[in-house]
Order: sequence, then C-alpha cells, then structure tokens
Amino acid sequence: MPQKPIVYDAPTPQPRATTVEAIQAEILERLIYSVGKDPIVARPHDWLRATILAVRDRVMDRWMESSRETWRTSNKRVYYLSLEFLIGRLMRDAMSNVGLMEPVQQALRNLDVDLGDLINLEPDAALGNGGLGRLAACFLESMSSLKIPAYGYGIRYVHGLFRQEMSEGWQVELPEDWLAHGNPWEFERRESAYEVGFGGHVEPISDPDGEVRQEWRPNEHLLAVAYDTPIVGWRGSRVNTLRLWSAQPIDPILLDKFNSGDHIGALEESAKAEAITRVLYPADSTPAGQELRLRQEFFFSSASLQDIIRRHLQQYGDLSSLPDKVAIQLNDTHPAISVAELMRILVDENGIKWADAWTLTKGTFGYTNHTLLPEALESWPVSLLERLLPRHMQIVYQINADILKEAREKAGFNDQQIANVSLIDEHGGRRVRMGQLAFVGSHSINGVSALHTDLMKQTVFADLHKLYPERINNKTNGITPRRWLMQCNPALTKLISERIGTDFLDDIEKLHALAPHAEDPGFQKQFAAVKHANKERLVRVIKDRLNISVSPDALFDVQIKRIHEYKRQLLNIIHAVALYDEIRAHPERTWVPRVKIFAGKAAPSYWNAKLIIKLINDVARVVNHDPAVRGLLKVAFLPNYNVSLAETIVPAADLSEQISTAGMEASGTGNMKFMANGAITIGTMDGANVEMHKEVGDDNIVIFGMTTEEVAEKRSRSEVPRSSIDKSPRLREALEAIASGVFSPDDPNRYRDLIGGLYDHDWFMVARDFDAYWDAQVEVEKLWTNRKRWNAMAIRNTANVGFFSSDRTIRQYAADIWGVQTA
Ligand code: 26W
Repeated sequence: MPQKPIVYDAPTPQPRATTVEAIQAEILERLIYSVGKDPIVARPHDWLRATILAVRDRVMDRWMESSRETWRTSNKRVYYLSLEFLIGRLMRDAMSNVGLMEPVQQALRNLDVDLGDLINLEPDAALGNGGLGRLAACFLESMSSLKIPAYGYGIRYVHGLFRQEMSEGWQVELPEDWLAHGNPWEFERRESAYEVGFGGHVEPISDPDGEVRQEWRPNEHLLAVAYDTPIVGWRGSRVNTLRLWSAQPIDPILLDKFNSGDHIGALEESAKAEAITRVLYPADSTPAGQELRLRQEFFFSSASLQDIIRRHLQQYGDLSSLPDKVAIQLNDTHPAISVAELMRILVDENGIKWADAWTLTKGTFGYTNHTLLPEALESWPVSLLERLLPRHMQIVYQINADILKEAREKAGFNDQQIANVSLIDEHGGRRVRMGQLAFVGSHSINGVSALHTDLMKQTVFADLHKLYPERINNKTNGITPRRWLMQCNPALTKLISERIGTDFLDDIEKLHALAPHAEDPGFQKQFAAVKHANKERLVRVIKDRLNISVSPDALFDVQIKRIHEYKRQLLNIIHAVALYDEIRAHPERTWVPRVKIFAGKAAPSYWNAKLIIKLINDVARVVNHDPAVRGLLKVAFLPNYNVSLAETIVPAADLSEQISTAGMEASGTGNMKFMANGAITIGTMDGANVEMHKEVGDDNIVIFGMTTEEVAEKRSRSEVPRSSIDKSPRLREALEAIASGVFSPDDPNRYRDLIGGLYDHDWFMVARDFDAYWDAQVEVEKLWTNRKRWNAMAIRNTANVGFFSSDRTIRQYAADIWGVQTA
C-alpha cells in the first residue's frame, strides 16, 4: 500500500477529561476491557495496571503533539545514548507532572482502592547501577520539562540490577524481574526494528567511477526491536520518548533450521540473540571486559544510529545537515563505538568522503566522562574488535592515523605524548581505548563537576586536552526537583509553598526566598516537624524490614550509595565502632543519640565491598543489642537499595555522608538530593561537594579531610600509614577490635586483611582521614545540640539547592554543547 503523506498540523486527539468522575469511569473501563478483570475479583496488580493505563491515556495527546511539533518546526533533536537509565517508578512521576495526583487519588478512593498502595506496588525500573544511570533519568525528565525535543536511547534489559538480600549479613544477589507483571508504560514498535550485524569480513568494492569503498559483510544478524516509554515533563509541558532496544532473532522461530531437524540449534541461536538484552551488567566501576558487554554496546549504538539517520533522512533528505539537526550525547564511553559506526554509515553506506564524514561526526557527538578511576576506563582488545566488528577496527585505525599525524605536526608531541593520545594502548596486549575514541570523535567533552573537569584536564586526558584545548568543558550534575523534592517530600513542598508561594515549583532557584526565614522560630518548628514526620515513616520501614527499633528523635546519619572502597563506608563504620567504644567507656557523658543508616549494593565480584556490607551488619548486631549502649547508637543496613528506597530515606535524613577520598567521586548526586530535603552534609572536598560548599557557605556544611592535592602527595611518597594509626589511640582501638574478631566471633580473622590494608597502603586514606572525620562528627553533634542553629542550617541547605537542579544542568548542555533552545 502506498504511504499517504503525513500532515503534521492535523489536529491531535482530544485530551481525555481529568475530572474525578471521568478518571474513575476510565479506570473501571480499563480494568474490564484492557485488563480483563471483574472489579469484584480484581487484585491490586490489576488495579495498578488499570490506573497506569488511565494515566497513560492522559499523556498520549501531549506525546503526539510533542512529536508533531518537532516535525513541523524542524527543530534540532537531542539524542541521549546511555547503557543505563535508572528510572525507578513512573506512575507518581507522570501523575504529579500532569497534575493528576488528586483526581486519581479520589477516583480510586471511590473505588475503594488506596493510591499509596498501588504506588508501592509498581516495580522499580532498575535499568542502571547508580549515579550515571540515575543522572540519565533526571536528564530525561528535565529535557521534557524544558521542552527540548529529545530521545533517550538504551537497552530494555529483561533483568535490571539484581535484587539484594541479606543472608547472615552477607549480600546475596537474586535476579530482578521488573517485567513479571508486564509493563503497561511501554509500546512495542515492531515496525521500528533494525538489523544489527556482528562478525564476518570486509569486502572492498570498486565503484563504476573507480572509487573503492569498503563493505562490511557480517556473518551474524539479529533484530533490534524498539520499545517506547513516554517521559512527561513538569506540568506536562512536553512528552519525550525513551526508546529501549530489545534483541531478537531475525527469524523468530528459525524455521529453516527447525525444519531441517536441528531443533536444539534453532533454539540455541534464538537464545543467543536474546541474551544480548537479557541482563544489565552489575559493575559500576570495573569494566566487565566480556564479549557480551561489547555486543550490548554495539547493539544499542547501531540500532540507535540507524533510527536517528532514518529519521533525519526522512525529514531532511540529506546528511550534510546532520550536526545542525542532530546532537548525540554519549553517556560515558559505553556507546563510544558509535563514533566508528557513524563513520561507517556515512562513508561506506552513504558514499561521503572521509574528511567530510569526520567533520559531520565530530559536529554531532558530545561525550560526558563520569569517572577517573583508572580501572573504570573501558578498553577492548584489538583482537576482539577485529573478530566482532572488523570494519569498525579498520575505521579506528584510520582515525588513529589522522590523530597521530596531527599530534606530531600540530602539537609537536614527544613519543610519550603521542602514545598517550593514541587510540591504541600498546601495553599488555593491544587494546582500543574507548575514552580516547569518544574524545576525538566529539566536539565537546565534559566532566560532571568543576573539580572533576579540572582533574580530567590534568590526568586522563591531559595530552588530548593539549591537542584540542577548546573541547573540555564542565557541566556540574543536577537532580530533578520534581522527583527529589516535590514527589518524595510533599509535606515539605507544601510547607515551602505556604511560606514563599509556589513560584519555586516552576523555577527552583526561587527557593532562595526561603533563606530569610531560616532563623524564624515558627518556620523552624514547622520545618523540623516535617522532618520528624518523615523520620517516623522511616522508623517504621526499619522496624518492618530489620526488626530494629530506633527513635525518630535520634540524629539520622545516612550513607546510601553503591558500596565502594573510595566512597569509604569503611570510614563511617569505623567511626561507629569508635563511638561505641567511647559510649561504653564514658557512660557519665551526655551522648547525642544517633542512628547510622546504610544502604547500597556491591558489585557481585567485588570482594572487599561485600565484606564491608558484612562488617556493617556484624557491627550492627553487636551495637544494637549491647545494653551498655542504652540505645544511644544504632546501626541499620537497609537491604535492596533502589530509587524508591532512596525516595523514602532521603527526606528523613538529618546528616548526609559524602565522604569519598578526595579526587575520586566525579560528582555525586545523592549529596544534592539530601541538600534539597534539608539534611546537613558531612563531606570531603570532592566532586560536587566543593560547589555545594560554595553555594551554601562554610557555616552550613561540615567539611573535613585531605584535599585532592594532599591525597596525590601522600600517594606519591610511599609513606607508611602506620604512623597515623599509632598517633590515634581511638582509631587504633577500633581497628584492633575489628581485626581481632570482636564483631565476628564466629570467624575472628574475617576482617584481618581488610583492616591490614589500612596499615599497609591505605590507598583510600581511611586511616589518614580518620581523626579529621572524628572531629567533624564532634562538630556535627555540637550543631545538633544547638537545635536552632541546626534547623537554620537545614533550611539554608534547601534554600540554596537551586543550582543543583538538572534543569540548570540541561540548560547548560543545551546552550554550550547541543545548540538547542530551552523553555
Ligand atoms: C564499564 C564499567 C563501568 C560502568 C559504569 C564503569 C563506570 C561506570 C560509571 C561511570 C560509574 C558511575 O555511575 N559514575 C558516577 O556518575 C555519576 C553521574 O555523573 C557521578 O555523580 C558519580 O560521582 C560517578 O561515580
């Protein structure tokens, strides 16, 4: 059938009514006609599905209108390529952003269903590990809110980040199954499917005009099928698309193979195709280094680029306008192979000259770096690339030849500098460095906090920065205030609205108007009452999940994030042990009651991180049950940290632990979420803490510890850390207690090596920062005891969080990197 021309200014569907009656009727209708359930027997999951479908209907018209508008106006589109999107739950976000919370709640109440119960039933879409994935989710929401025509592209993992359970205090990983009840948010787009190839060989083809071009002939093919999810902006201003790819065999039943009698072979091949999008790699700092991971990276890069090019050609008919109409942001190096794939598409498939293609490529890509940890920088063996992506390997070599020539000619680099900018790492087996590839293929390379960007220029990319001094720029991370303030803390949002009006809902910088109320005793009382109520809620969660009783009047001292040695949960738990010793040694003193709350997952293969979880639980068991402590100190490790748990913990925190070894946390974004919700930060001068300190002022944050320079200096002089332990009896006693098995009588040697590392090299400066940390905690207790002072600080933290909104971050990306307008 010939395609009819599309008329983009045809009227969009009539928006659905948003009255309680209309919503109630539609939830019932959806329950009966879409879910197929009689209301008298419907289960909570059926109601959830029906409600999501009714809410979804109320964003469809805006979704279609948003997409039509981009076609009509020919505005530039932004594509955010990320192997991770840590979305969490979507229903409350969507309802709240289109203003449906109240009518839906009432409609459900009329049907005798509790909205809160349904919200808690929705599975978390945990298609990410941590900060990088959650940032991608916050960015999507901000891009919609700022009316940027944007798409998120990623993978529809069947199993997201593993579910964490505790077995005798050890982390156990269980498969996560977010799709078990189906996913009412997504639309499968069978028509948007692309072939992705692997392996095979490259064939030189002579064109009639004598030109030789290369043609990649893969020997393995599979299908990338699109699944679309609407991403609703604040006040429904715009609805963008998150397009996630699922891998399927080209011929789903492999009929030929099956019919020829090779039943097992047919099934194996189909399972192999689907394996690509089956699970998320659960490591957030060490590259998996496995072929399947590279397949994931290429699979989603290739499908996304094919989709982008198809859309561009459909609208503009020609690729020379690509950088004017398309901006592609690479979220870390995970999609970096896109640089070679776009070159292949331009040169091999569209006959564009190499030099022109390179200009188009650089004009189109931007690359964000999220970590400096040397072990986290991705590289792939040349041999693997040659086998899996032979044409891309050739392209990488050709790009590299051009870069090395420039380095020699333009910059006059010496051999070492040339080796540093090379895309090929020649040490220990030849490997392609994906950071270098992403860098040279992009017109913009950004870090995620001011400090991190400076360090990028000085360390990993020092020589590339010399070669291309205009490219590196900073874009300090942000968080969406919709999810991380308005939705997770409605009571605080209401209180703020009553005090300064509702302007801040649309422009979070307006929270500055709160600052003059910081010392107001009446406002302080209300602010503290909201915090107290949030703490009571968390008290119940701790009781339900851990059977630990804690008082909402205690100081809630919180560290929630991935478990990693550089994040120094170990420093925090050693502090707990030292505090435990002191409380028992000095029962006559007045102690500030404190609850240390931890949550976070460890990479399954990261032994020390898992051991630190066990240590926290071992310390908790002893401390929580020791009558000599009189409940003054409690330790709670909440299992299965995810976005939803964060939404419960963050509003209830008094103290936010951001204590990474200076120079190692690229930015941090949890720190910003706590700040928004009026917690005081205890932190090092690392990542975005540096900018938080600047925004909130020295009096409203507790900073301690070695600076980046001091850490570097100590590491370079292989000084023995033992002296800092010998100098500190408090630290020594705590370490000896842990190492000698006081908390692990069943296995007294369990922590010997972990603690031994602190005496030996102390790479993360746990021992050398301990005394400063202890003193900072004493300072915290002093501030807490002066509750007026504390409350004023808390209010000032909320008042000054505006800078850390992802709306600000996205405005900067839009203006400086993408060249697109924002609302
Ligand atoms: C290849 C294995 C791998 C996977 C993920 C290596 C590294 C990563 C990420 C880059 C880790 C990550 O999530 N980084 C975090 O990114 C956040 C958003 O920019 C920052 O706030 C955190 O400081 C940074 O650790």
